[in-house]
Amino acid sequence: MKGIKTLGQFIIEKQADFPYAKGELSRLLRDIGIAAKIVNREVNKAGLVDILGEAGTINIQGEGQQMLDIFANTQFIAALTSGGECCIVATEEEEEFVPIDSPVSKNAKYIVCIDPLDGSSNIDVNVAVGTVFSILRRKSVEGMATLQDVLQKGTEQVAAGYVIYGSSTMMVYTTGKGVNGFTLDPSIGEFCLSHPDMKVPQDGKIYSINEGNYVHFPEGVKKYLKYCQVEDTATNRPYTSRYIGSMVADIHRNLIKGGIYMYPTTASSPKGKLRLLYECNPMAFIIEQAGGIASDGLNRIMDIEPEELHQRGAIFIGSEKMVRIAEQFMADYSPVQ
Ligand code: P6P
Repeated sequence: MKGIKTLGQFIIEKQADFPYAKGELSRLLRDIGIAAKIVNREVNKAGLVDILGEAGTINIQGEGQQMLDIFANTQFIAALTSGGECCIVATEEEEEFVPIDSPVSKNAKYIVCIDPLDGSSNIDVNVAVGTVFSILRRKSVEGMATLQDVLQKGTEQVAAGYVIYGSSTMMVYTTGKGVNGFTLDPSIGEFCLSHPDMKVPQDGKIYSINEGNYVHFPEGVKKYLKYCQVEDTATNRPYTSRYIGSMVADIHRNLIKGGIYMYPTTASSPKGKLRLLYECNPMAFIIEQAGGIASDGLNRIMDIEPEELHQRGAIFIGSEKMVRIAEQFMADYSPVQ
């Protein structure tokens, strides 16, 4: 039986992909993995301890924070602070970016944009939730890093990944040289390589969208949904609808089985709901590295120029053939600009 390869061993082994690497990115990924294990421990025992439910606070998004949201946010910021490789953390749970001003981090060159616990409203009903992170290199060369160091296009990402706290806990990440998945083995407390070189199937039969918003979808989305539902054996239709309400879980399933996840503009989210810097960009990097595509229905996600920290956008992401057909419907039925 092939030997176990832990996340730490894999990171060090792949460091050779970067001839000038001095180990900072390797240590940063290790720090994220450590925090993920701590969050996993709490997610897994939620319900047994008093960490479920609303914290009674509201985050910058105007959303009620779950106690686990705040716990996860604190854990990732603490791990990134003590790890010394990160100079700024931009997190869904904080209105402003968090400068890491500690002696070990003063020369840190990496920025982490993170959604510490995406889909957290599902925790109380025991549905998979996730962490999503994006790693950028600061552009400024002196003084404290600034917001301009954070507002970088998705193509500037150095690495991106997610953790899915599901029937098993997995960490999936890319540094631009493919996508690899690691499953947490609780018996040894290590993420172990379980899904090497992940590729999203070029086509699929699964579409993920909250059809409750149907009446407010753009016409192109409405037409695409009808396309998905029409019987046509030659093109494997009707497709299957699967929507967990936890983006990480929906996109992870589609990464493995093929499919498309869509969160278009809606009445309650006229610019889209998902956030560019710490949800759309990292998932787009991963899916593109796995051979899929990610757009806002018209433009490649990773080409979008960010203008604000919590900028939202529409997202169509997954199997290339499925996303291209959805984009065609968007083009055919979009109002003439
Ligand atoms: P809705 C969770 O809040 C999230 O950001 C994604 O993980 C999920 O896919 C989506 O929002 C669910 O939103 O409006 O369908 O409940």
